[in-house]
Amino acid sequence: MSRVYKPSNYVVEKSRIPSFDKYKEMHKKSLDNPEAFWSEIADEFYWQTPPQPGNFMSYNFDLSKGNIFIKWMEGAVTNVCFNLLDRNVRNGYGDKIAYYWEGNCPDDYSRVTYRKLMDQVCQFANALRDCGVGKGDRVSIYMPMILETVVCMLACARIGAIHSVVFAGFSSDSLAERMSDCKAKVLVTSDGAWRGEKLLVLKNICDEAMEKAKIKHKHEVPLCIVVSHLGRVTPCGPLPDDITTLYKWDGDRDVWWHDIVEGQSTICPPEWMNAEDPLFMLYTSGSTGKPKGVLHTTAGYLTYATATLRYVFDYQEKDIYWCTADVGWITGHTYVVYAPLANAATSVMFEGTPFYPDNDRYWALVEKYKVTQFYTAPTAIRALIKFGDDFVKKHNLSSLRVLGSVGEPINPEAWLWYYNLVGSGRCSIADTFWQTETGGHVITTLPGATPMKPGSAGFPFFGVEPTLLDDNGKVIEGPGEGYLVFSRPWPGIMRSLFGDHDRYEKVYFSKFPGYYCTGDGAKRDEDGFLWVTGRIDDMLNVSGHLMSTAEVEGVLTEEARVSEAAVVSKPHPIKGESLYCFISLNEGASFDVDLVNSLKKLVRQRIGAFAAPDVIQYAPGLPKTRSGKIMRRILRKVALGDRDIGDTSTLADPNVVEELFKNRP
Ligand code: 6R9
Repeated sequence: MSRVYKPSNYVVEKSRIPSFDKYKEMHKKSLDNPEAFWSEIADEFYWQTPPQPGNFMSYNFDLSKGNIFIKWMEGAVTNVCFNLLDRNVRNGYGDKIAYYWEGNCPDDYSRVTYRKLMDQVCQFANALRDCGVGKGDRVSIYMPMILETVVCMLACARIGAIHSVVFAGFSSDSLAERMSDCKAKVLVTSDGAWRGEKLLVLKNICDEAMEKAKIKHKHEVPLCIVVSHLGRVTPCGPLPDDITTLYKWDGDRDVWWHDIVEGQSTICPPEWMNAEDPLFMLYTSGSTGKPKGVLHTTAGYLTYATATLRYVFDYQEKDIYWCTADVGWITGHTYVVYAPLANAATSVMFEGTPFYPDNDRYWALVEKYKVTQFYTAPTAIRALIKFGDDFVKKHNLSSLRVLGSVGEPINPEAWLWYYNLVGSGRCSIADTFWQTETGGHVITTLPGATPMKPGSAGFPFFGVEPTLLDDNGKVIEGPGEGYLVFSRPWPGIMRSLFGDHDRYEKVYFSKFPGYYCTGDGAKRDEDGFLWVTGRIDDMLNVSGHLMSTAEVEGVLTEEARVSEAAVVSKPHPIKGESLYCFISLNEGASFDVDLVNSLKKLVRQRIGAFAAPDVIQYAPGLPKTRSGKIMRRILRKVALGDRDIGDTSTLADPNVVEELFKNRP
């Protein structure tokens, strides 16, 4: 039995939801009368045409009754960017700081107010329009954590273009595939960026990606907009005298951001969007390999993002909020950009890493900006624990009230360190379970409102009704463990996969008719706490980055010497999970260090450095069922060196297992 932690008085006194009973009452209202509940938030927004009562929400989650659809506030007309900027400026927040920007090097920092941000967004939106970008066009963004990234996303929202941010740690192959899939009209990037002492020349990766898109995918990106960033920040390592020698320039295709923005008006009429018009898409890994372009729409996403930030982090007007996630992931979309701005919040945006110039950078920034809400990932916490408590202790962290966690289950050891050391035992921990697909938090502890247990994501957010199903699709009432599914939509859930609604229906709604299937398992304990146990499909979560085993296997088998590959997850003390790969070889090929190194390099090139395998093991044969399915369950045991492999009755050739145990590196 895990200990229950009650929210401290310090948190409760300030909280918007100061008791568990109040939470339950609100949760009940959100399910009984979604229209009344969500209207309270939606009424704060500016609407060209307001949502119509009686037509607030409609959906179908059951394929036997027709196509899957989800609609919130259909027919209402608004613009998300206008609500994030113009509305706040009109409400008197023009001089409020929207972002404190902190660069990779502590010498580099700046700030931007709501009015300034609005002006910059309008100018860039006008520039995009001049480049021929309009409603429904796709704009790919491959950027570091700089203010232009936010400006670019919001400019797209202003003119109705769909942004598709690709995390700037992805390889040129991954970027090429994503730009081609959505047929991007523009790619926006920066010349480069520093991460710690490492220089990333993003423009080169973009050049490669545009070339690969053209040749491999027959998609030509006609325009590349480049932010000149390296020249304005402190170099954190060696740099040539002339920075422009680092990359090439194609005069027919490449333009500087500052050149196209110069002279643009700070007035830009927004494109008025229907509630269900697309706002953005974001690729996430699919268990069959090809990434899925998760599509989010306008009114529902805005409403849900606004509500989750407010309640989950108990955001209050004078707070300084900091989410460390990169904008390349959904956490960065919702909780660095959309939700904080929708709440007129002041946020910190950080370009660098927690380890540069020293391992106390996070805590130094919490102290510097007097951060009240700090939101990060378990993998970062575990990496920081390693360096000892003194890095934390030397800073004054008394401004903190809420500590957030996201990306994977947080192990109790990391939870306790976060709670006791960083939060001095008085902050609440919001362990937020959600997905790219859910748009915002769906299961979470709420500061002031819910009790906490280390490692449990707690309770459903408003409007969310989680259900646990067994293998036969039967509902598990009370305590138990099963598939985590949802029986109804909340406003922020995705509406489709870009260009592939069939796949959307198949991946998320076909396994259990009537339910959205998360792909995660979960258990409910005697006290009603939910514990997400991890993916039940062939997905891996390395340092909070989701990837599919199929994706990595596909890359490994590209190498001519490899005949077959199987990838499993092995628990890792810092990354949460790591990749353990088994490969079989073609006749005549031999297994050596050179092969292992070239395979690791290939995965980094094709997917990104975060996907690099920890172990590659030679497998003369792979354990398969009689029908030829690889038994990953057994491979996971081999990876662990655990000989208790359970039932092997379906195994076609039991001898291969012994071989694998013998061959462990
Ligand atoms: C927001 C985000 C989604 C997957 C999800 C689950 C895992 C995220 C979690 C968590 C347990 C948490 N996950 N948060 N598991 N507790 N608090 O991470 O989106 O990149 O799409 O990943 O991450 O497995 O299904 P995404």
